[in-house]
Amino acid sequence: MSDLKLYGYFRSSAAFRVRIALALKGLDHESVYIHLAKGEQFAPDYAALNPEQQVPTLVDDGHVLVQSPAILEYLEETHPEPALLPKDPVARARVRAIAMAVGCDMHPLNNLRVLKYITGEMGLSDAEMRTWYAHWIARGFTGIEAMLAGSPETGRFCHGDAPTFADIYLVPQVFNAQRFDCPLDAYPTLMRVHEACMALDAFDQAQPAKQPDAA
Ligand SMILES: N[C@@H](CCC(=O)N[C@@H](CS)C(=O)NCC(=O)O)C(=O)O
Repeated sequence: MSDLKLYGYFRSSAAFRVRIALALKGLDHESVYIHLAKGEQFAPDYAALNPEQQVPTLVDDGHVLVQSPAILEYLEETHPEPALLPKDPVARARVRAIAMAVGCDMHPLNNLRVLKYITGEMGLSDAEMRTWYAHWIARGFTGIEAMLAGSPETGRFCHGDAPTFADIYLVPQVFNAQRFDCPLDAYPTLMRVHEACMALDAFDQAQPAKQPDAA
C-alpha cells in the first residue's frame, strides 16, 4: 500500500497525464496544488523537490519522482494492471511513438515558460504567440492523425480498444489546443479517439475544469 502525493496544477497537461494514469490504475492519491500562473513553482520549498521548477512531481512513500514520462513508466512498472502499454515490443514502440509525438515534439514548444519567453524577452504580440501556438498544434496533430488513420492498430483508442500511454498524452494536448481555439476539424480520427477517452471516468475526472484548484 503506497502513499502517493501528486504536486500538480489544473491546467498543466503533464500533470493531467499523471492524473489520468493514477485514475486508470485505481490509485488514490493526495493532491498538492502548485499555482503556476502565480509562480509557486519557483518557491524554494517546491524547487527543492523539483529542481526544474515545474509540475508534476509525484512522491511515493518518500521517493520523489519528476518528469511525467518517467512517472508514467514508474507507475506502469509498480502497478502493472491495468496495463497502459501493450505486451508486444512493436506495439509498445507504436504507443510510445504517439505519446512522444506529443510529449517531445509538441508540448515543449507550447509550454507556459516558452510562451512567457516569446511574449516577454522576444517581444511577440499576443496574436503572434497564438500563431506560434496554432502552428505547432497543427504540425503535430497532422502527423498524429496520419499515424492513427493509416494504421489497422488504431481501434476505439490510439492503439486497440483499451487506453494506453498514447491516449494519456493525446487527450491533454487536445485540451490545450481547444483552450487556444486551434481548429481541429482536420483530425477526425484523433478527435474520435479523444471523445472515446473522455467517455471514460478516468479521463473525465482528470480534466482541468474538474480539479479543485481550477478557479
Ligand atoms: N517534460 C516535463 C514537462 C513538464 C512541464 O512542462 N510542466 C509545465 C506545466 S505543463 C510547468 O510546470 N511549467 C512551469 C513553467 O513553465 O514555469 C514533464 O512531462 O513532466
